[in-house]
Amino acid sequence: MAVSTATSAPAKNPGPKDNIIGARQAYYDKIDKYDMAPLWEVLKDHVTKVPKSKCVPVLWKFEDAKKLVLEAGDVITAEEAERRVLVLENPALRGQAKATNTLFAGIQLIMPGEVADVHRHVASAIRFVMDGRGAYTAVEGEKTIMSPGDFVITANWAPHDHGNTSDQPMMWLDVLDMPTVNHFESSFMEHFDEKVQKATRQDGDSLAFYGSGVLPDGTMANPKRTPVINYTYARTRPILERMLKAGDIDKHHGARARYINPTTGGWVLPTMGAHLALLPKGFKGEEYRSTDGTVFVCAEGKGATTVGGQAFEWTQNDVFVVPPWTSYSHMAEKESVLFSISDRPAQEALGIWREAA
Ligand code: 1HN
Repeated sequence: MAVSTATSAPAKNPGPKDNIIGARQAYYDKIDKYDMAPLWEVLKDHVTKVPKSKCVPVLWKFEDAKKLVLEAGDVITAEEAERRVLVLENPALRGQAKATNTLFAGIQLIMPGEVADVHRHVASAIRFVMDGRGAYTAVEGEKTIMSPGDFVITANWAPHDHGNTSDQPMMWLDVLDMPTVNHFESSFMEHFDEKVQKATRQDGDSLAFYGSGVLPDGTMANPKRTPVINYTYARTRPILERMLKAGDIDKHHGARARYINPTTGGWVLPTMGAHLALLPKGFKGEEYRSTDGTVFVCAEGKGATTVGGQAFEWTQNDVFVVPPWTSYSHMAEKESVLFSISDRPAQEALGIWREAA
């Protein structure tokens, strides 16, 4: 589509300025036919002085999401759906399966007795367990039984299947770097002949081997992904309590731990990073902003986050989005825990991440 110069109506008696505008428009129409466009007309839309996010702050109440995803259990099986997930779509990006411009978020349901068959894809997934316990995810031959607050990782191209051998519905938040992968148009996916993977390791092996301050001798650093598949809440939550007792409380983020790849100390994945933060009762965080778009989940407690001047009240399992370069501050009415995921590692790797407090 040709660029238009028309900023004001033509004058009655065309002068030299109108002639220039007319000539420019004729020129734009001409180059348009060659699939060319004048940068000088659109430069400011693309090279903005500060980040201009296309997504908006938003919160999904778990109370609603739980009811709705359980209804999905009546209309489609996990097997038919392949993955029975309600996509949390940013209201400004409807139809694009995006929570932020770079992250997918959705709530997955597995009913008792169901399985979600083994497959793999380039997009990496982070799962944060919300409701139910006893279902498993199997990643590259290691099964892990999931409990609320657990943070499970399926890295790029890792085969994974899920199953629910418990007697209760199981729900978790899936966050994937799918929009990032699709931005690069580099998605691949593969199914397997078998429905579920054969176990090749014991449940808990990866956390015991790599997440315990020791490494199996000879372990090589792998900067592309963490070897741990489940950072359990049972292990991480008490660490925040210790940070709090030690007075290690950030004035914006509270007592916050960063999930790491234990072979490097870096982020868990190159495209997505995660934190878990404890906000003491009565916490009033100071304003903060950064260029990474972030998906938060309340793991425990009750409070509110002001995002770009808008207050979002949250309680357990509510999910909310902070768009890039949007100021936010947390307040905790009760002692609260917030889990968060963002594209910060990708931005850091590219040298474009910034923050301001
Ligand atoms: C996927 O494979 C899973 O394996 C969950 O559980 C959510 C969203 C988009 C694309 C693939 C899963 C997904 C997904």
